[in-house]
Amino acid sequence: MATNQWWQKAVVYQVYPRSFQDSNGDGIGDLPGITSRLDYIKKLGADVIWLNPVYRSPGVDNGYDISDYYDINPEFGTMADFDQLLAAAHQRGLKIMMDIVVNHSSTENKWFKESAKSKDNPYSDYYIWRDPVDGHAPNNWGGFFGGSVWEYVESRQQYYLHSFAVEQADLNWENPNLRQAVYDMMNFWVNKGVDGFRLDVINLISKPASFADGQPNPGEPYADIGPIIANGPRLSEFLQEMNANVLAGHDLITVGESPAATIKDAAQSAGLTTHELNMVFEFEHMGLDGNPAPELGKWNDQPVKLVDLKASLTKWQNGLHGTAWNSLYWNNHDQPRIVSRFGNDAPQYRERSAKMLATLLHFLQGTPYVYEGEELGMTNAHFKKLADYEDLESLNAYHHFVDDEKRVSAPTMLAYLAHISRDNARTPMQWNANLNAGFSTGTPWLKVNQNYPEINAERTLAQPDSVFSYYQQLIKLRHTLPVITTGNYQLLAPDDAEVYAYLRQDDQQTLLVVCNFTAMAQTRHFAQLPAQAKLVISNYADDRGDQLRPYEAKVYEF
Ligand code: ISL
Ligand code: CA
Repeated sequence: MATNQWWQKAVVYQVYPRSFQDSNGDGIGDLPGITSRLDYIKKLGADVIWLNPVYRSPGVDNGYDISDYYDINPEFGTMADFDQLLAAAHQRGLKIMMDIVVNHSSTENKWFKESAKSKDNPYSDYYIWRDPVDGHAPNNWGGFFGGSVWEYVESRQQYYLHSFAVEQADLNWENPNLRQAVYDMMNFWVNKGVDGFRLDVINLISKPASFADGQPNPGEPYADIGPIIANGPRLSEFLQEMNANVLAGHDLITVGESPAATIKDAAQSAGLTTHELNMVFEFEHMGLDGNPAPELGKWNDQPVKLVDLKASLTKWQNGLHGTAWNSLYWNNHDQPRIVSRFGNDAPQYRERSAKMLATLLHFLQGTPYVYEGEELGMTNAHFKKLADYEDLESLNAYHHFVDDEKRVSAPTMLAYLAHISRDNARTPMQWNANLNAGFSTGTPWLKVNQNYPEINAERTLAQPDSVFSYYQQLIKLRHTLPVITTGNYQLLAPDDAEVYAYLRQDDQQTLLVVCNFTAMAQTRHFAQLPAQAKLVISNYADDRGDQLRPYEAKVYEF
């Protein structure tokens, strides 16, 4: 694959359909709602829309449990609504990426229902079945959402494996018929005219040859399945086969969600010449928050250390340069809001720090993903009660650690949820200061963030120096300055705990990016900066040279 692909210059906007725009007052965002907001996305300047799953689903994990890959979730509309959305997007020059979930399906899927019936029907081998061992589950693996990964089914007298919820059964990629069924399904969407795919936990599809017990987590009977199944022995083979059967010959954008992927894994899955995917979502920078209590897994309320963030982003920038392609993201539907996590969502710093974070990300090499509301500087939900949460990961963790195991007090766990729960990103999009932020005339499925009278699209669009207009400028720069796409990267002052600065450079041009990550003034001198350097963008109205104001970000060109 040659370099200089359209998707290397593109910016992707992620729409979480359930929370974007409700068109019929049932409190659930839907496809006609998205269609009615396409002009907003176009105005931002994004090139591609990634839609979280919109297929038929019982909704145990908000659509990541698919019961029919060929149909639309009636909560979101009909196939005709989907076709209309795709056509309306294309009319505006916007592309659509579908979310493909093929590590697992819903147990309501016809494939699973057939598979569960017997050991000798055409679907028997579509899932991962094992006999009991001494009357128990086959091993000690524990799932992403807690508990054993094994569930017993009477009709087969066997257990099936589920890496996520009990209702999300893992598909058996060792079975060539299953693989062909997946490719056929993907081709159905390619033939409809979709422009790309985001592949859910795709690096978990190749399970290891041995299903031996793993090392249990501290204080738990279970061993985390994640590291055991990530980047398995046949992953590359499967992705190349998918490429040959679905992707080759189409000019699609593809990104594989890849928890626990290393540089080496990504260089393979997202290599420029490996014929697999265009890029992966790596997770290293999403796991850097302090960890006060390892026995609580990911749950914490600690800030991230800037030197750790620098080390991680730098490793990926340099590690993939010239051989593979990075994706760039600060948040998504599984992560808290970035302004609340790495920035400062206090009123006096919110917009400034949101722009600073945007600057840092959008000048890196890779394809940036903007999560709905990020362009408004939307914040964490700041929920105070457990009853406000919907996300099954958050609820399972609370019940497990507070009620069952009594490892943490209720107030502390609520503070952790407020910091890191997935629901922080899932509150409805804030369109205006009207009822429910203009998201719905009914009762929203998840509470609207109470700051919507202050933070909403209508207000932001009327403001000349808004976070939105800053994102517009950043996206335009990505489209026009080639050095952002192709230049190399050099971190300056790796041990500086307050200011993140780096260079981007090609034969023609150098950029210096400077970001103050603190609410304090800082003084920094950059000897690299020549007198004739021009300011490309900044989140303050004037430039004071070596004097950096709170959350100041600026980029010079020379
Ligand atoms: O959400 C997480 C951390 O809070 C991750 O562990 C997450 O489960 C993992 O990144 C996989 O995510 C994807 O697959 C899940 C689904 O729940 C997520 O929404 C999806 O992005 C299972 O399909
Ligand atoms: Ca609706």
